[in-house]
Amino acid sequence: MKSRKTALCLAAFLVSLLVPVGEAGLAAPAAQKAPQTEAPKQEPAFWDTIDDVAAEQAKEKEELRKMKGELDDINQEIDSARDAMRNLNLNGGPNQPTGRQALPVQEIHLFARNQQVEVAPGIKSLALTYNNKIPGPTLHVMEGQPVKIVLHNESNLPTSLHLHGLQAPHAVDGLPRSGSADRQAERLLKPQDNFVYQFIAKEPGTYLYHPQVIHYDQRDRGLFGALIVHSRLQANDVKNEHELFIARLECQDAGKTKTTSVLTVNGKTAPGIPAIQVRSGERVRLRVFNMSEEDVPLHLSGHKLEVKGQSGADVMEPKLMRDTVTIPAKQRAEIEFVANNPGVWSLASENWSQISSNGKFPGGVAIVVRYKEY
Ligand SMILES: [Cu+2]
Repeated sequence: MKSRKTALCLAAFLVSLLVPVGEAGLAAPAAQKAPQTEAPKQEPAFWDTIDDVAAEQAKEKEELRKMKGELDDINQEIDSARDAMRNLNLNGGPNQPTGRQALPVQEIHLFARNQQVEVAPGIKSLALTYNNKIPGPTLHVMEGQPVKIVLHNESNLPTSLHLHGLQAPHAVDGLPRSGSADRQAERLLKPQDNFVYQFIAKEPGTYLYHPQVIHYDQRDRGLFGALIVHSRLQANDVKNEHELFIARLECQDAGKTKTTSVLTVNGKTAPGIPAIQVRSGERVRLRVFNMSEEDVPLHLSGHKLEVKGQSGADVMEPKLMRDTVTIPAKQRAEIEFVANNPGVWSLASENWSQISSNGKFPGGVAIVVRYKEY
């Protein structure tokens, strides 16, 4: 019996030992919470560091992905620019893309005629004209457009046509081919004959047409006109445009036999040159063709002139702002100005000999620039 009692007591003892241990164990988390929050900050665990590195790498990967996207965009732009260039090159041969929207052929008829023109009241010149005017009509064509110019020689002289500045095929240049008298004869357009000049206007810019060097004297009698090739990529934002042809014409006074040379702009001498009308705020473009053999320092009062191009270097010139632009003999310039100073102004040569005619002022190159509100 005694031994069974001992055994029970032992069991009870063991249970009593277990119970406090159990209670203490259950109570432990609550008791330990407070000291844990106040513990000093520990170094980031190894796995946390790994996580940070992974995040960093993901960020870099994303940036690289974005950069690749940008590169793709740039490449796409280069590709489309290359396509656009290819489309512009109509003589592209095997590279010629199909399905391109072709520009229609621009057909122009020029009639060369002997004509008496009045450069000032009573002062007349036995001139030569294209389509009854000096200068001849301004020909506007698009970059890449096929052009067909039919020259009808209705004058009493053989003539020819040169497309000055344009890179047209030799066959339409109007120059005789070397070593062939027959060919030379072919290029001379006899009176009452006509000739078709066909070419593709490849480069945008300001050009002119006139007889070839063998008919040099005809240019000094009024045979010239502007050929403007408009860019297909750059929209023309200038609406007020003027072509000014400066030329010396041989003239005769009414009732006199003496001939004098008169400096003219578009076949008229000052003060008979029509005024250039401008509106406040607008940009005005002047394409000046100096057909004379003298440099002309052109000054516009009250404004600054911007040189946009000179003799074929169109829109490639740096921006130059001047109050006077000298147009060298036989050269041309594209000049622009902003009409920002309302009034009546003068666009004229700075040389006395070029703004007077036989000692009388005004004469020669002097043009009124008038704002519409004046
Ligand atoms: Cu020329």
